[in-house]
Amino acid sequence: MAIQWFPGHMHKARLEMQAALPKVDVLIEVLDARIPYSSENPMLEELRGTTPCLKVLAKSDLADETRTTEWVEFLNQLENVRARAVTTEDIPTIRRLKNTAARMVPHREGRTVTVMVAGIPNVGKSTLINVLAGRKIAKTGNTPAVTKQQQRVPIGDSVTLLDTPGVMWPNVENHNSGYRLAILGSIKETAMDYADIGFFAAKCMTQDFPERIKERYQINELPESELELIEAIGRKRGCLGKSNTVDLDRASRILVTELRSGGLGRLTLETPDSMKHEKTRTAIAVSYTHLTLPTTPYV
Ligand SMILES: Nc1nc2c(ncn2[C@@H]2O[C@H](COP(=O)(O)OP(=O)(O)O)[C@@H](O)[C@H]2O)c(=O)[nH]1
Ligand SMILES: [Mg+2]
Repeated sequence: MAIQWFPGHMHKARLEMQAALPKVDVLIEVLDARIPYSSENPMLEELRGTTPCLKVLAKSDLADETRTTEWVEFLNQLENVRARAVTTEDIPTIRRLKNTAARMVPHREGRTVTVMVAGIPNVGKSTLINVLAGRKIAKTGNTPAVTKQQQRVPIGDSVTLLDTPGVMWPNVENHNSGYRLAILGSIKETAMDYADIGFFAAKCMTQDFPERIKERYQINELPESELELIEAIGRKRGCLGKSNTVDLDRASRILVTELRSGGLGRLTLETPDSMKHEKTRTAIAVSYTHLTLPTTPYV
């Protein structure tokens, strides 16, 4: 599923990030722990240059614990990067991010360390800022970011926080990332066709968490195809239309809604390995779309 993110918005986000970074000692990049790959902004790595980056896997209460550990270990190995998993259910762990950030810039010992929070929409940036600051300074929820002059807010332990997060665009080149962002509700409802993302959700669940699907929808044997699985879910939940055919849109909506709200348990839709495969595939696909045809025909 292709995500629409307008070139003008991307350009503006890039310029804002470039303007803010010289003031920043440590960048806190917020990722959704359920999709650490799809919720990253590929450009951020290039923009931040040598600025140390603390990658925060937010909403880890909704993510699969084993996979979160795997992601944290993987990200911790990257150069100039530390990774931590957090959740609003554990406030002290979020507050300790200040010390983690300060330790990443030992040359600033004894001086104030400036941190900035950045990430794509909906990952939990505002929530994190408010917990770090100990009071509400950023709007949470789905309200668009209001551009204003960034204020520096001292948050204790010699750390200062820029109060406005850097809002970046999501991974627009990998279509699978678009689907995962849609399944988890990170892209606006209006841009979605439930039947479409429902099939993708059925595929992810069958591959990675088959037992959860069986248990939730009381299905003994998982069918071969996504279509059959959606039909089976629809029949279990009474989504029948004319002449007893399953209403695929309604059945898909049930699966996606229940997955998103945690009804299918804590889950993570990506692993470091699946990311490596997809990165390679996306790079190949992108290189094909960028191929330019000769302007003069071959003779
Ligand atoms: N379950 C859960 N939800 C969270 C957590 N952190 C943030 N959220 C929710 O995720 C949504 C988006 O958060 P927000 O901070 O506004 O994201 P932003 O767009 O990146 O600033 C809100 O509904 C938050 O309540 C968390 O640790 N656990
Ligand atoms: Mg926000």
